[in-house]
Amino acid sequence: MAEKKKPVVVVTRKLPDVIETRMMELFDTRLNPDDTPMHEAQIADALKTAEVLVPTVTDRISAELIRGAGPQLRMIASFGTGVDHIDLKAARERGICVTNTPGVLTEDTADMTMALLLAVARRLSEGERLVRSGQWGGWGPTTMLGHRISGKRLGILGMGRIGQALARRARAFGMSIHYHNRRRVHPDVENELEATYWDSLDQMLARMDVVSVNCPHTPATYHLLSERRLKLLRPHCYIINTARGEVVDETALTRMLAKGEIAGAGLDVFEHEPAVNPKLLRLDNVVLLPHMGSATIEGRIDMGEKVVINIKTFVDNHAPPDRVIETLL
Ligand code: 8YV
Repeated sequence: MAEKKKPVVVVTRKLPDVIETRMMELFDTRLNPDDTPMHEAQIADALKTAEVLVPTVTDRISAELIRGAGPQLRMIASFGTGVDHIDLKAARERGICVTNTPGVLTEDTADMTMALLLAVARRLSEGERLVRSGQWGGWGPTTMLGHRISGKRLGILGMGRIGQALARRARAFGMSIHYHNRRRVHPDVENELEATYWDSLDQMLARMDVVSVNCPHTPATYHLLSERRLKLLRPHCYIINTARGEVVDETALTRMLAKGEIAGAGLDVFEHEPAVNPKLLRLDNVVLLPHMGSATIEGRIDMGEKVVINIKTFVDNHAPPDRVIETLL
């Protein structure tokens, strides 16, 4: 019996070796070994032959690219959880299946959120810069004072998997948990986390000591933390963002941080990545990371395994486990 033709799978970035090896075994895989991000024209070219595209957050898969793809393109199996870089409507119109990799980066991202929260409140980056500068004059009773996080109110914007994982950690650090979400979470979850639901985001913001952004970027959450809402925060409040830069008005945030109207920020994501507002770089009260919330070897392998399973089930004519349904976002 003739062997079934393997589907052409184009992977836009370098993935962990073990994942690439598995993909090469299972599919007719085209890799990007030197990891140079592909230009739009290169992706357009790849979409002329690819049956499956495996993009990452750094590839913008626009409606134009999707509409210009060859008729053989059947699936976009994204390596990552957020899908705001893919035009889901255009994919649906063309009958292209889109999948992502939810769940496997929850704990890592929640860890990083907690790390940023602590780093901002306890001035970790500033302290490290001081030691490295050679200017540290020794311990002092009133030098490098940060703020205690125990007993403070944490407002979580987006109580999905990552928001809940953050809440568990923050509770262990003695914080009280507050959240705003499109839908109130199950009472069992609320009870376990001793979390207070705020139907009004505005009212929640005005009462928090720390606000953490943990919702996806969708048309509905673009600039959810607008200038007007940022102004509701009290001046001692810290903001942490490990979700997407677009959820916060970065220009307004930068201005308010510079004026001391917001006490500090821990940012792993930016509105125009990889560009970072140059004024942010000059501020001492911010901790800035290069979108590394889920950057663990274990996480990347788990993500890759999810991509492989999604593709394999799809090409075997089954429903892939992580199909993204536009209306659920
Ligand atoms: C991923 C992320 O590393 O999964 C996401 O949504 O933001 C990141 O943590 C990235 O998306 C990989 O494409």
